[in-house]
Amino acid sequence: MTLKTKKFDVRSKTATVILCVMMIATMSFVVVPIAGALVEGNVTTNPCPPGCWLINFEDGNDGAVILSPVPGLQFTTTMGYDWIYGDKRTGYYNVDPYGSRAYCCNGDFFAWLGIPGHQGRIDFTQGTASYFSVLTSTYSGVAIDAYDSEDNWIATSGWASYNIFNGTFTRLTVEAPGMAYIIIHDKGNLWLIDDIVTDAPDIIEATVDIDPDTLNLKGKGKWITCYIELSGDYDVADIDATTVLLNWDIPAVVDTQHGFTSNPESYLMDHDGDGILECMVKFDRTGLETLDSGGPVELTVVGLLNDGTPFRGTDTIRVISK
Ligand SMILES: [Ca+2]
Ligand SMILES: [Ca+2]
Ligand SMILES: [Ca+2]
Repeated sequence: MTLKTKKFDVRSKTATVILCVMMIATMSFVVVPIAGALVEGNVTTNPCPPGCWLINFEDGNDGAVILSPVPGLQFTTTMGYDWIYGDKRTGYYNVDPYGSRAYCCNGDFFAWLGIPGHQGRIDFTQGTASYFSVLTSTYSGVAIDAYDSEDNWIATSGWASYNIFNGTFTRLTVEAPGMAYIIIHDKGNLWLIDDIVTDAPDIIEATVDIDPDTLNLKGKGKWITCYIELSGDYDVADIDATTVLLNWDIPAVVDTQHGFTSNPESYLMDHDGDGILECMVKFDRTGLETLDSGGPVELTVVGLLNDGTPFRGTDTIRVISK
């Protein structure tokens, strides 16, 4: 029973059985990692443990490629196939209460790989994950394998078997420290996923350089200067300065009477000379008068890009008072 109902032939059951037998034969020669393996049948929701967050795909458009609904998770094109949103309300799918009603999803949207996509990779771009869980509705069976940043296979969820026509999901979970990406597989057009829950870092890591390196609380300077560089492909020109805070409390100066807030040539620069632009912001140093002096102090800078994506970075300076 294929997932998508129109235009395409139904996959032959015989071929699927042969493929399964071939796979079982192959797997018996492979050492399968079992760290954190978990397969739970007949579930309807994916609980979100502390520190984790959920993607339910409900903000999608039917047929659109899933790019990145959040920072930190990248739905990677795999063997030429993209992750795609499906909207059951279109009636194109055998997803309850449409078509044959074989498959199910939570809400209206799910994720799949299109008719021919057998396996899909999801990368954790802002740091490794230790937990990744997903609900699947499947005819062919499906599994998650997890890999570290050096492509070592470090965990597998185990196999979710045929579970269609019963209105529930099988929940697959991999748990292992240092997961850089996961691959969900197996046969195209014969499974869908919904409700990803993971602890993958979902905030852009920023490199922050705060000057002065030594802050004299009794000095006469007016500003603390901060150079923010973003990881990945994020553009510092997209930083919304009105959202930038030092130590979650002190707002960046945005008054346009200061040239350094109004002219991009003044606030966008490659301060450390590594070829990547930084955004310079300044904070009123009177806001730091309550810091303890005499030792190193870690300062945190947070903010949002214009599209609401959060970033965070820290730097350590010395604080003196003399
Ligand atoms: Ca959904
Ligand atoms: Ca510095
Ligand atoms: Ca730079």
